Amino acid sequence: MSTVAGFEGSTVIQFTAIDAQGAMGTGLMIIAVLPPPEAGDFDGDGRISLQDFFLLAEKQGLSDTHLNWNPVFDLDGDSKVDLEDFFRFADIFIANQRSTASP
Ligand SMILES: [Ca+2]
Ligand SMILES: [Ca+2]
Repeated sequence: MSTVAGFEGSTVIQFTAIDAQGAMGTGLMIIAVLPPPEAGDFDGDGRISLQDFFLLAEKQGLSDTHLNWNPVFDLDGDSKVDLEDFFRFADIFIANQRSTASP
């Protein structure tokens, strides 16, 4: 495995396999590298809003042992979505409201 620091965008990797009889198959893998979403902007619309709160509420009680686990909702990084994540979301929400409020 190699690492390309600072890479963003997408790349395509093509695989080709040939068996002993000369039969050939190819496959493509497209890898997209996206910038990390802003903490708390779960729907990716560029705003921290009540919609994000509702998405967080839907994930309440999940941990990294669940199939539908998404670490984006784990705002404190303890591998579960619980009240601590709601408190962190509230801090982010309030700070965002203050920074976007009109003077
Ligand atoms: Ca949002
Ligand atoms: Ca958490």
